[in-house]
Amino acid sequence: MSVQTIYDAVIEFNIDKVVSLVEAEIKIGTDVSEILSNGLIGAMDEVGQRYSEGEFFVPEMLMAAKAMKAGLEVLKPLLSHGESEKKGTIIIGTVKGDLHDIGKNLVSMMMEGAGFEVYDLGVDVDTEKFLATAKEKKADVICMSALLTTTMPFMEVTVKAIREQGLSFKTMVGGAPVSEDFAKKIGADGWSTDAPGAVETARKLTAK
Ligand code: B1M
Repeated sequence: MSVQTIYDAVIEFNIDKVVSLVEAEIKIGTDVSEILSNGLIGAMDEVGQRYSEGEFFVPEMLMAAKAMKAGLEVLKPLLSHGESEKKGTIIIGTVKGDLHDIGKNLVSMMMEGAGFEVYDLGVDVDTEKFLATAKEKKADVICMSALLTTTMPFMEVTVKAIREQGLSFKTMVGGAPVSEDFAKKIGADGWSTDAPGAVETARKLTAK
């Protein structure tokens, strides 16, 4: 048995198989990051590749996403139960117009595991909702995820609104099309390519 079997089961859209294989890998002590990177995330990259090449279409992306999410649920207790001391308050969501939530969910789980209080607003979140929740929860950082180049501009709308309203929330952006240059250009306080990096950046942004 190896994480390759998890990868294959995601590509086959076999939810039950993904769940039992992830459970089995945990049982034999396979590293969670190995299951994530080489099993689940690796498979989604191949799904994206096959979509780009016209071999997969939206329904296949959706079925693979369901299989990946089922695997992620099995890993959740290991990702989200870590440090108990409260590190800071995070508001997280996928920006307006964007329905991709797997990466955002992963970031959210790892932030919880690292001791942050996390309010996950889900997908298709507009600036008003980010700001209203951040005010209500007295947040430290607003974290925005985007997977589409067409939805990235909504990150800038929120960063601008924070500045224009004289608010003190820090911002972090991430997601496959987001680069450091983009983050700097829109004036975000932080960015990351992946979930562990997002936790590190949140730690820096909330360091007293
Ligand atoms: Co979509 N999709 N999709 N899709 N989809 C992509 C993103 C795409 C790259 C596929 C491709 O062309 N190869 C492409 C975007 C092209 C572009 O804009 N550059 C694309 C497209 C075109 C679309 C539609 C427009 C297709 C259509 O309808 N014609 C449509 C848009 C719908 C919408 O959002 N309005 C669409 C729909 C969908 C599904 C609904 C079917 C499904 C999403 C299901 C779901 O999320 N619940 C889906 C999927 C599954 C994908 C791919 C295959 C996989 C995404 C994923 O979950 N990856 C994706 C191709 C790809 O990425 N290879 C693709 C696994 C996940 C763990 O990685 O989300 O990158 P990721 O998260 C990472 C990092 O990015 C980072 O950490 C995570 C873990 O390390 N990260 C952050 C994420 N957020 C962060 C925030 C941070 C920091 C780090 O700080 C705040």
